[in-house]
Amino acid sequence: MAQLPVTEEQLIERYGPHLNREPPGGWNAGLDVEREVETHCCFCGQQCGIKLKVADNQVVGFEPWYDFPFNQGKLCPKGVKRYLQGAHPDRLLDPLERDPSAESGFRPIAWDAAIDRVATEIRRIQDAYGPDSFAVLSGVSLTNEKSYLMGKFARLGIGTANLDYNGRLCMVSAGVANKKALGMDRAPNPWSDIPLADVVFVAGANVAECAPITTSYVWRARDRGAKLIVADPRVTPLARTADLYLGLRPGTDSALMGAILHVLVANDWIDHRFVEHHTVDFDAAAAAVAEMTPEWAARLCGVPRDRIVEAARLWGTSDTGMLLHARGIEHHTKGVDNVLSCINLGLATGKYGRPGCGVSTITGQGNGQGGREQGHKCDQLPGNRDITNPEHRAAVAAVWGCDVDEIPGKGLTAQEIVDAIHDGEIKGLLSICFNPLVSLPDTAHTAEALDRLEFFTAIDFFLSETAQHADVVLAGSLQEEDEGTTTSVEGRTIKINAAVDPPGNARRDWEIVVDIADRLGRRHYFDFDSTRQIFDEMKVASHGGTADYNGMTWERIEVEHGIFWPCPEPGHPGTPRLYEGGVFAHPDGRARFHAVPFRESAEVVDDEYPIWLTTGRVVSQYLSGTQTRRIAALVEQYPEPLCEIHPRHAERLGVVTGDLVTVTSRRGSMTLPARVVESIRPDTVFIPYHWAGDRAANQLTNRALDPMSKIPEYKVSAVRVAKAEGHVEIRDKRVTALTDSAAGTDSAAGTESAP
Ligand SMILES: Nc1nc2c(c(=O)[nH]1)N[C@H]1C(S)=C(S)[C@@H](COP(=O)(O)OP(=O)(O)OC[C@H]3O[C@@H](n4cnc5c(=O)[nH]c(N)nc54)[C@H](O)[C@@H]3O)O[C@H]1N2
Ligand SMILES: Nc1nc2c(c(=O)[nH]1)N[C@H]1C(S)=C(S)[C@@H](COP(=O)(O)OP(=O)(O)OC[C@H]3O[C@@H](n4cnc5c(=O)[nH]c(N)nc54)[C@H](O)[C@@H]3O)O[C@H]1N2
Ligand code: SF4
Ligand SMILES: [Mo]
Repeated sequence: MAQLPVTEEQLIERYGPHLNREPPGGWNAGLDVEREVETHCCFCGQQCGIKLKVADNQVVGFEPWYDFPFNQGKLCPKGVKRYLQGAHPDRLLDPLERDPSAESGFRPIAWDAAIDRVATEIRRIQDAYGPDSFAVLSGVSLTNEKSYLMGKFARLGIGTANLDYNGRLCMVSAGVANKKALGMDRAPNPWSDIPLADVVFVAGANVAECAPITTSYVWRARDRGAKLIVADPRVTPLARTADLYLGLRPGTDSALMGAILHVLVANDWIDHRFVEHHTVDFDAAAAAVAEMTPEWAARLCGVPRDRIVEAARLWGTSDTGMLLHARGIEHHTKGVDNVLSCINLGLATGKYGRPGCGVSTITGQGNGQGGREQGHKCDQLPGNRDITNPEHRAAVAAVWGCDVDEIPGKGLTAQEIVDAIHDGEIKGLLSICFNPLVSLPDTAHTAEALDRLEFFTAIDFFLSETAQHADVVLAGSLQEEDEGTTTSVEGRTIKINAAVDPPGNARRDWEIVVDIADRLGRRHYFDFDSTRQIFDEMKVASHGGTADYNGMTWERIEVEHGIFWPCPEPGHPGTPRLYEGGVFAHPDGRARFHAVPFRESAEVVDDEYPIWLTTGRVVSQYLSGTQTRRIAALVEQYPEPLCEIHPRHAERLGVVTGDLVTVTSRRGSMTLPARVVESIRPDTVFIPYHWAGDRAANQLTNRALDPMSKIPEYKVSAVRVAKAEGHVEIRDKRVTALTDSAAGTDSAAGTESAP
């Protein structure tokens, strides 16, 4: 691998023209700001309120938006730098067509020609190979309106069953488990419940770096005396402050949770009244953990027995408690099982439907919640309806004004779509808001698949690594260039306001999609002239589904600082806390316990690959990095991936911080600098995944999927680690990025604007 950029010169050499930097004169250099737009951050599911400063059709800075209740002005390092994307020199200003003779490999073309080419190729491929041979991949950085549009567009515009979304890599394990156990897929609580909890149990979530604002909710609970339990193979910044740290081996969460349930049963720390009146199948869940003693789990998980018993005691004897989980327990071939094992703990102790109680997934992408309800999943119709259910199909067909049979059936999931491309079954692809070349496991496989496509078009505002494989790239819009709604981690639907218009010849995403539908002769189904019209149809289409938005209006959402769904009728106040009175969303009103036996991960360590690899995030980078790798201040905090490795492991290899190590799995190999830290298990290494090419962690990861949610097992691979030639200086700033500033919430009140 190339030398890590360390000095300013090296950084400029590698990223120079591609990095947006703060101006030399500093912020607030006498700029005439024309207006401030109250909107939300474009990045994670916290969806912090922010005011964007606008001058001359550019977002030039921000102000904290103190009145928005969720974050009250607080922002994390990404939020305060997000505005540097818009005027970036890499921003796509025209549609592009592949042209091997051009230096960049692409040449700009006119919109008419671009849309024509896309529509022609869709029809050519479908005529030759059948309707489902053309697939669509979508994403949940998109608003609710665009998510809804993509679902309808794939089904009625293109007429393919094969549509799925990047939430498949993210929140589907939680989604499946929530629906199975509770009948509905949303965090059961508003975040204002967290400070009311007597115990906060964080499982597989790096809260301080990935849900930074949630940190302050946890701290407010602790100010009241709440106990904090953290289960993570790494001592994350929040874990450093925990009362009880459970440093389990990756892939053993269901054993840990099973043992905790075992101890709850053994000590009768069970809410019998709740179990009897509001749930079914407790006995089956209890039977499944009968053998899961804390001693057994201690050996399997590598967590001291007494800590497991103590976790059960804290959870089982407290009146209120919240369990927060994220991808650490969900990115597994047993992701659904892991979440069910957490929900079992909540149900057994009656921690639902009351203030300060609940088991909640922390959503990931900006619209991670809303985007999983509006019907751009392969098995879903709007309102979180089931595409295989005849009544649900009829309800949506009535809104769409189409024949029920015109709506295709269930299609393949995201990874399965890429596998089908690899196998030559799918020949064409339209992707929006998805960068699978960086984000899917087993990068070599994804790259091979993309090169086998007969036609590929991507809608993006930057030429992402995936878009570089496209035949036509359609220049779409940044979040601040369009309006619409998203639904945050709390289930609160909020309003995104447009600050600026798309620059150059770039266009709003929805306009591009409607144009393609028009060119395919399907305009009658897509008679939209504004985003608001899409919202108005979407909310009607959601009516009667579990995720019911029917009573919302944009005006109400703004005035009320968001509305929690379900909100079925105009005037309905919305539903911040679900399951009040112990009434769950299954037809009989009862929640389901599930028997969760322990299963090993798809790949386990052996003599050849003796170390566990787990992957995830750092505070200053976002997802596949397309956006944050272009913002200088964020790149400087953490420019390249580092391999976190325990001192005992490092000593065996003769490695110190900055030495290069080669990490090899059955899929591939990468060489990167080691960062020796005591905060990780000695049998495990961690690599963040935000980079592409030879810096992509997904060169190593496993394509194995959860049988129910079809999420890839990003959190467990078997690898070997060896010392490589070379050493790089790791700047202090980068190391502290993982410790001090990771708390995120202290970066609150910055006020910036660029000239
Ligand atoms: N800074 C930043 N914030 C983000 C994002 C980002 O890219 N950057 N992305 C957003 C998105 S889309 C998502 S999905 C969320 C993800 O948010 P998180 O899920 O919190 O983040 P991850 O880093 O993927 O993983 C969380 C933790 O899981 C731990 N872990 C690994 N394996 C296991 C295991 O087997 N069991 C347990 N219990 N823990 C394990 C890791 O050590 C890590 O600390 O973050 C959102 N916020
Ligand atoms: N090894 C490993 N891999 C992982 C994970 C992990 O923990 N470990 N985490 C997984 C998770 S949880 C997730 S969510 C995925 C994310 O993986 P992806 O969804 O592939 O990542 P993004 O970076 O969000 O890619 C979105 C693309 O859409 C573009 N985009 C963003 N907003 C918009 C918009 O409004 N309009 C348009 N047209 N384009 C837009 C961006 O420029 C970017 O190119 O990665 C997964 N991959
Ligand atoms: S926590 Fe950070 S990235 Fe997430 S919405 Fe808030 S400011 Fe944006
Ligand atoms: Mo995610």
